[in-house]
Amino acid sequence: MDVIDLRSDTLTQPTEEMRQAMANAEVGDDVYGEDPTVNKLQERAAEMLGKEAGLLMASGTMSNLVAALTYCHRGDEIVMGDQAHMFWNEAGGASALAGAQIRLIPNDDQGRIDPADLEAAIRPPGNVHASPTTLVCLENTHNRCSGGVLTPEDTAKIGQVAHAAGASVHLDGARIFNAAVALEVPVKELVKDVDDVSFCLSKALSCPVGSVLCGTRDFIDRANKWRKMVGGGMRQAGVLAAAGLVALDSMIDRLADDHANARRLAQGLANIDGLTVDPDSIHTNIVIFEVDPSLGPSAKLIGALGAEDVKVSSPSPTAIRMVTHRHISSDDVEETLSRTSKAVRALR
Ligand code: TLP
Repeated sequence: MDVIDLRSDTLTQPTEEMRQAMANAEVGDDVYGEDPTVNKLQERAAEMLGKEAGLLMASGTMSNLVAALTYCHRGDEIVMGDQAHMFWNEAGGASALAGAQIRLIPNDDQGRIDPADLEAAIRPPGNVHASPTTLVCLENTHNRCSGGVLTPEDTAKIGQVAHAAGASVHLDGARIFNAAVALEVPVKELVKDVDDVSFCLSKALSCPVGSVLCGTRDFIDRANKWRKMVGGGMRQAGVLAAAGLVALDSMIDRLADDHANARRLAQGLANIDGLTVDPDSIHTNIVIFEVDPSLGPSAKLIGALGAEDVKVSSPSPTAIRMVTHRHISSDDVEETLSRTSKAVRALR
């Protein structure tokens, strides 16, 4: 029985074309700004996102952290959704290293935050008692909200409120191309109202390593210093950037297949007694479903799925996450559904 690994789209392996491009990449010392392949990737990424400049990062976590370091002084406040990856899964970097206090406001089931909540939460500078809100962070697609998608209008509303109050907006767009494909809008439209955006090459786009932070020239110049400080100056990083260029050319359109597979997966899961998910709420490649307490905590079902050679991850003690990606075919989806039914039956 083949293992079906749905833990994350980060598991995707580089394509043969990427490996060739990596082997043949023209390289230089990127800390001197002299790696031609890194420079090409950064320019290409910035151009695609409609920003002035880009900066290659080792990871999405580093990219989000460097954004926080670039905007915030110690004691500033960052407002974000209560399901934000930056809050849950980045080891508290924005607090520990940028010295920022995190203020959470509710995310809805698609990962949106309410502009009215944001307006009420933002604290302008000038009050000696308060931690001033320097930064607002959005996430698109939204990992913990089942890959939910923010439309250009959702983002514009948040941009308006934040900017009117003098705060900047950072977008954790780790999977921004999934959002663009799902909404069938140019990616530029999705990021035009944020000050900067980070996207990951190493998730569904199949690169082995890397994220790109994009923003104004001035922001990127300042971010470059912070990237160096946190150890992200990577020298002949063109070998990584080469894969990134292949990804931007050839890995975006195929994301629609992952989305169709995720939707089908959700439809099948919804038909299994004891599992709850609304297939209509699945727009990209992340399916999160609730496990009925009668089956025990989600860890029990994860164990039973493991026995069926299906690997998944767990966002909470009552939920399971399955992520579709380039190595998951439509047959794998059907096979996952039959193994999941079996695993659920084993718990009854
Ligand atoms: N997400 C990973 C895990 O950390 C949960 C995953 O498997 O989904 N922003 C978002 C929205 C992310 O989903 C992730 C990774 C990151 C940032 C961090 O990226 P990396 O892993 O490159 O540091």
